Amino acid sequence: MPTTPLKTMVSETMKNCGAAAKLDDEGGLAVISPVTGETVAQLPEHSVAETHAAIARANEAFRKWRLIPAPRRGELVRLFAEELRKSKENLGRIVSIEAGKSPSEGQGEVQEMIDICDFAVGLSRQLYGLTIATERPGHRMMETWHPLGVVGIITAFNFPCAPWCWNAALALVCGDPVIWKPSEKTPLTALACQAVFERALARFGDDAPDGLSQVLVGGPSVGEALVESEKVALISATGSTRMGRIVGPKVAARFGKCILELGGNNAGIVCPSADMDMALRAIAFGAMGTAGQRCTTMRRLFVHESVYDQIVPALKKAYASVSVGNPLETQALVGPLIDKTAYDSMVTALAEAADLGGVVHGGEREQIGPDSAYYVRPAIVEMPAQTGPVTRETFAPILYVMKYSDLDDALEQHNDVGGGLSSAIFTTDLREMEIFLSAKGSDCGITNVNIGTSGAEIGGAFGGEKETGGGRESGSDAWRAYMRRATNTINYSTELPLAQGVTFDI
Ligand code: UN1
Repeated sequence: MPTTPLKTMVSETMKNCGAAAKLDDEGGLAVISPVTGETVAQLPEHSVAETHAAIARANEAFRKWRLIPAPRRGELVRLFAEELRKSKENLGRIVSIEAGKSPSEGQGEVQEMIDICDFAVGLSRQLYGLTIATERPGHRMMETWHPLGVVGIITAFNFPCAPWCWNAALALVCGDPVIWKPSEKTPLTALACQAVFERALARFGDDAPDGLSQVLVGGPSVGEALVESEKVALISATGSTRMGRIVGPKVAARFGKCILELGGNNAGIVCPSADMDMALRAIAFGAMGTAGQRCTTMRRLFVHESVYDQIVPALKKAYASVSVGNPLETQALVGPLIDKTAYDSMVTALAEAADLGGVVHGGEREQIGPDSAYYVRPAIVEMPAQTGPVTRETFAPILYVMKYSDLDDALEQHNDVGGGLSSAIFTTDLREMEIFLSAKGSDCGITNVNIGTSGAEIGGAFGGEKETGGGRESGSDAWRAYMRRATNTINYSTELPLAQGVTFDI
């Protein structure tokens, strides 16, 4: 492979992260940067046999790690957060190179890792169980939470590291080793994160067993081996609904546990009383940020008919003028699509929308850099109704806009899609806000008021309903998924009263 400026940047940035990976393995996995469409590295891939060996190593590690007190396990995560802070710029750059994010968004993703580590450190002293009143005299009942086992983490290209860390930081304080299978499109970020983690391990000392955190670079066969192994207690998978439909049943068939964080078809509702300027900015970031490649990206917008002519022209203007460009060389707000497949699906969706009477603004390909890079002007499409591509997730910057006159109708349509991840209402009317947040309101896992659908903080539980898979990661009590619950009942009396008043006099 001849050296190009981007390849040099890759090897320097990886070196700065402390990653010693072989980047030029002839015939290995080609890593293509969407920034230019060029191959920036070729990595050796792990085999299925190596995957099984990694699972065995992780299970050995579990036997030791589960006995280390949780606050001490938290210390490892605290050290990891320190190392992440030192490597924030370099890791952010790798994210930008591999996923095409702007520097601010690349570093934002690393910040999300730091945040969840800080959260997990506090959590390491708060893995609380309940004490429960018993019906039997002289008894005590309580819950104990124990480490669960090995956690397999499968991540997607669009957030190449934060979702790993949501899982890994919690799993590690909960007493579980982790095995990470990153997207084939973004393995460099994973190797860089692992190198940073290993620095924390070196500082932590001997309490940490070998194989506590492992990365497996490879394709579907590696993921499949993880998913099918009875020795992997929990699979946490982020990706498309199509992927989830394969992973979910396979894990269920072996009675494994699963956290699925799949696609969304997230919508916003703009009410007559909305702060229009704020709504405009929130929608612009939610729909165009990360080039529409977040699972939380805003893809549908319901606008009240009385304000349609106020906000939609302003949005069209923002779409026409937003800066699109190379995230490594410019300050552009919108970077590239991940690849040609993503571009093709955008073209198809826009053509379908036009056939159904949609009026498309934008969506053209922009010639930025070589032909192998796919940059597009984000598209805003005025739709007569919620049909065709509007009802599904296209992982590209397309915002379908529809008019509504009655909030109840808008809510029916809002909920009438497969995805159930994130949602937003723009209103200053208390009743509208509360209806949106009520049982008859948004059916999503994330329900926002006066902010966009994307950019959730780590403190809340992250995930959604329906085709989004039902899993919850990150904050709140998501940690429970990484532990097993034991209900303990202790009899400290001299009698043996039976529950439910049953008698058995022997
Ligand atoms: C994803 O797109 O898979 O809420 C995760 C957000 C980010 C996480 C997105 N904190 O947009």
